[in-house]
Amino acid sequence: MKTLIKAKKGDITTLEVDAIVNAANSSLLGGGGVDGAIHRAAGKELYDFNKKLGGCPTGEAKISPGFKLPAKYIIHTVGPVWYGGNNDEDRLLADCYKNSLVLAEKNNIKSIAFPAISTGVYRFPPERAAEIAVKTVSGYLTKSDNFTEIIFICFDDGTYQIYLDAIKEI
Ligand code: AR6
Repeated sequence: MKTLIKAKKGDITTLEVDAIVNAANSSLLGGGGVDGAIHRAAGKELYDFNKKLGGCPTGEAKISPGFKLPAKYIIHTVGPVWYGGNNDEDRLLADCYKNSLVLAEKNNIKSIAFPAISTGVYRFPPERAAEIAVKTVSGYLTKSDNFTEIIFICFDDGTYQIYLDAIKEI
């Protein structure tokens, strides 16, 4: 189970997996950070498709095709903004990972890559976020044998090291 979980350094838009996860905002219509990169790489069809999805509440997830991406699907989830930790941020972040996996499984997605949701513009402390990400995913895998590969894609060395440490703990 643990061998399915990997940390990798790189750009999520280049990955050849069944699905990549987007750290979106509740409009699902694009923004900065990883969301902006995914919308640019997928093309305008993504914006047009997502307009019909009607947004997404924090902690939940919606799916679109990957359009111009190598990935077949994009799972859009909305992470919590960090307000100090007393606003249900931990649970909402765990929900993003869990609901993304549930939606992936429903769509027969076997390989999936997650960015470090909420740790950029939304300011979630990165170590705490990585611990929640890794624990939620590994907990899910104890109940499901659907997945063949789960990648935590890290955009910088600092995030990569944090994930290597978090994966060691499971
Ligand atoms: N591949 C992988 N990871 C990336 C990439 C990439 N191409 N680009 C950035 N990251 P952020 P959030 C990392 O800010 O905190 C947007 O405007 C980045 O280094 O993208 O959930 C949305 O529209 C960081 O580690 O997402 C929302 O309004 C991680 O992705 C808001 O930002 C997440 O940083 C969401 O904020």
